[in-house]
Amino acid sequence: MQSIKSKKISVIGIGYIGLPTAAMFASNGFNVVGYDVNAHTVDELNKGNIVIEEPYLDDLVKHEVGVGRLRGTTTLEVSDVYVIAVPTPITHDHKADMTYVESACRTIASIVKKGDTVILESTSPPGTTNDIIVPILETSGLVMGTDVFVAHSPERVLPGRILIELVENSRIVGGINLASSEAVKTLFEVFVKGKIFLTDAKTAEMCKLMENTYRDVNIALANELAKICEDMGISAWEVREFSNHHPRVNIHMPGPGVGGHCIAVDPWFIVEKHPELARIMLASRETNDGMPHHVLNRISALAAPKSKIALLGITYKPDVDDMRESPIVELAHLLKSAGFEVAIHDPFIPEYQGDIYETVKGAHAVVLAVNHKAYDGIDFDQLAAAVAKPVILDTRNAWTEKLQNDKRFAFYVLGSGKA
Ligand code: SAJ
Repeated sequence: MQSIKSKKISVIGIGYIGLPTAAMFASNGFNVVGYDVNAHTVDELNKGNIVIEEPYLDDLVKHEVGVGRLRGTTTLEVSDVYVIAVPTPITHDHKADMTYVESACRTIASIVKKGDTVILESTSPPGTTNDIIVPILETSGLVMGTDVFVAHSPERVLPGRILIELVENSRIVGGINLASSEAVKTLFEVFVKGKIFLTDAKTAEMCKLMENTYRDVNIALANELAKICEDMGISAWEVREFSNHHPRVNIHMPGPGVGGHCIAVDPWFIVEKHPELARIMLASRETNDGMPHHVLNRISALAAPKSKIALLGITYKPDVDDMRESPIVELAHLLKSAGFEVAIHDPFIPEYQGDIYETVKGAHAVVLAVNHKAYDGIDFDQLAAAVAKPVILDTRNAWTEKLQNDKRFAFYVLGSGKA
């Protein structure tokens, strides 16, 4: 019998999830090819370079490309295993855009052979594996579940900790039949130390969506609390801290909105097909999407019309270089539309990497939008000297301890109505 590691794996889409997954399979002895339509990404991969920011990934990729277990291609090659890790974005009217998944499946269908395995990693609406993937793959003339094993196994890694979580997290494998689930489990158990749970495809699809929806709903609850506390003149951060001492309570953190390609997107995949049933999910999306507007209102109350506002941080969360769905991008847009002059600083985005004290120069309000670790080292004397008005709005409660009693600044915190 063919040893599992002699299987050739093609990973389709070598982005945030596909590339780490490809590198992980390669470092565990598989012959892996990363396929992407973006020639630049493929070229860089073949040079051992990565085009995304993720701890330890560059060393791993360099090593695996160097030893010849990992390479890139713009033409999908005949393989034994196909891992689909392409984006599943949402359209403007909040519908899942499955174009990339469909196109990946059509390409696979043209070369798939008996005994192969196809794994959908991309987060997808419930029903995708059975209703979209299987019919497209069947155009090959092969029987899915018998000739070819097909399963959804969602990725649940946290950006910034991807290589650790790929190994340590538990994994769900939802096959179109048990044989498919087992075939995929055999592959992942080569490196996954967490538990591997087998289920059907639709349940696996729903698990992934529900995990991120759970986070979204809880963040919305925290954001609602923040607005209520501002109105009442108390601090949501204190309410959160004390309430979370209850053994069964876990209030999430309020903030300027929910970004990223997962939590802000995935609930829509459930809401799309069940708008009447997914009431809390829909309301939560609206609450979280409304947070940049709420921050705009707070800034408008603190700074003169048309004055300069400095935003520290533009990425969707701290210490990543990812701006996808970032609520701060939306905030910048809203501020400009309201007539403010906006200056942006972010240590992770080349366009905004300038000198921080130059960025805040002449500002009427400085907004800590993303609490990057780099901002812990800010020299507040220099900051106070550079701004036109010493007003700070901390949307993350990151500087409260440092600045709440600091006479140099008028210091405000999102979620707190305290002076
Ligand atoms: N946020 C808050 N308050 C909080 C937590 C987060 O406002 O209490 C905001 C962040 O500022 C950010 C957004 O939510 O804008 C999402 O950040 P995150 O770090 O919670 O999550 P992601 O999107 O980076 O990664 C998530 C993870 N899912 C969960 O934590 C349930 C990860 O495990 C998933 O694999 C990933 O989505 C994904 O790929 O789906």
